[in-house]
Amino acid sequence: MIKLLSVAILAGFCFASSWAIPPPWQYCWTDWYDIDDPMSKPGDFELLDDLRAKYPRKICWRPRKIEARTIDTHIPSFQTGDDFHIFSPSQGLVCINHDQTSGMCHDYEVRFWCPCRIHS
Ligand SMILES: [Ca+2]
Repeated sequence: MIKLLSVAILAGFCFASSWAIPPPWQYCWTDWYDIDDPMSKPGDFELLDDLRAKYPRKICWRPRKIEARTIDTHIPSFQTGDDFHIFSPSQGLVCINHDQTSGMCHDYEVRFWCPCRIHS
């Protein structure tokens, strides 16, 4: 009986700790990722599902934030003037060329705000 109770308590602890959301100070930025460029499709597609497929276990299940910058000059996405079709920590980044006044998106790389233990 005591052994069974111990197992139940241990299982409960493991379940609770695996689902706990870390406090904000335990989050870190991942590396930068770039798997597409605006010349190869209708735009630049840096989708979270595609990034996870290419880099297994490198990006957490539910990132809290996303950042993007140009791959060559590292200009933050919010300073480029591009209009993003998708810009979301749960989906990633999509920039469509024909949505831009210039007719072409910049080439972006993205990173995500995840619990530090996932990718360290
Ligand atoms: Ca890109």
